[in-house]
Amino acid sequence: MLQYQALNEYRAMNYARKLRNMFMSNAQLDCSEIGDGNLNLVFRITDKSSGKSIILKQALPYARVVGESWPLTLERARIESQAYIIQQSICPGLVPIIYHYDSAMALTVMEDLSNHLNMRKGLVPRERYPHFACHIGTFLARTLYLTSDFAWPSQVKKEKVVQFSNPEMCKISENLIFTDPYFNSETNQFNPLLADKVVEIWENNQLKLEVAKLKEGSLTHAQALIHGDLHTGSIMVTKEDTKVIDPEFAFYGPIGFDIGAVIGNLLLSFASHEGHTPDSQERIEYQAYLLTMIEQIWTYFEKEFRDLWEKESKERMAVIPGYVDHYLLQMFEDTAGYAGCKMIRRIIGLSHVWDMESISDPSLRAKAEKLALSIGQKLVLERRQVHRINDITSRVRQIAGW
Ligand code: SR1
Ligand code: MG
Repeated sequence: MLQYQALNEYRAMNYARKLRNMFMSNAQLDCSEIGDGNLNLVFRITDKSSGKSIILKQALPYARVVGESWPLTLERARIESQAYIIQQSICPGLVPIIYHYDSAMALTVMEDLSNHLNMRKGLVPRERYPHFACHIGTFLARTLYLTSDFAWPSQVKKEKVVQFSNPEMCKISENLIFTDPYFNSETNQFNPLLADKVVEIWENNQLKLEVAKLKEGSLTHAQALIHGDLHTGSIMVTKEDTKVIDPEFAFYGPIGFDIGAVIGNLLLSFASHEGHTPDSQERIEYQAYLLTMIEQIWTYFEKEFRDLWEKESKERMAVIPGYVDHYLLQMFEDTAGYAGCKMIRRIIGLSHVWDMESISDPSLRAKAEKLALSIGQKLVLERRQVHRINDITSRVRQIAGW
């Protein structure tokens, strides 16, 4: 078996050449490293004559964004490839096709999505994605329901919890989402113009208590195989199509963690347009579009989840009247809370988002970031009072002063 070796473009091309049934032996290949994420190497290999292309994604034994001083498990490549296989079986078409996984090299060979755009990049110039709400609502309902105790016999589910034990990646989230932003931590990075707001958060014990409860949920509430990092940078889109990528943080956790990630990141985009789009009519139209999208996502999600509950439940207690309503309500409160946490971490903590970083004027960026912090805090603090998706979007409208 080959030893692990980090690839460069030359080695990646040689690796691709040896893959069975991928390219002709005399193919003229081209390779470029296109990774722009925090953790991994990503190579695109193209056959110059046929145009056929594939992606090689390789985990590095450290976090790329920081360097070798932050060692990181290669196990994440196994988690990612196995999560993809489950997602592919549950949601064909909504994740890239996986051609090959090489455990020694911590490397996955997959479909090239270069005709898609990273969704975060599309939201900045106010692109619209008419099928996205349906696609992601379906993805969330199917992946989260069909890996839960309701769909798998409890013994199988418990084996999956072990298979997807992902302690190092979970630790990153536990620190970066639920801990570091609430203290004066070394990892934090924030716009100096936000200093007063950040200190207010550090001194807000009521907020920190609620975040601690949400953190405990992420540590202990093994409801379903969640993606674990489902922000808009983990979604590739065209006007017609949606592909969810990068499930290397997957683990058995609370369902609201994934739904909250999607909603929280759309709300980060909402807030960012305070800084991006000076024309108030255009800004409000696009922000209203994002709120409608959020409402549609939950509606699609809930409908599909209820259908699956009714038709696919293996758990006998699922038929008890009121159970599904109770389950959805608790999940909805979690969704609001996790959405809020994911907004706050991207403003105060390590690893910011392009939505905000692409606002070059620091004071305009601060305006957008303050709005994101206000929305995030409200969602965390008032999550027990929100029962319907409109309870979230109406709060956002109110904070935005509409
Ligand atoms: C060092 S990893 C920082 C962040 O990048 C990933 O996309 C996750 O969101 C993680 O929290
Ligand atoms: Mg990622």
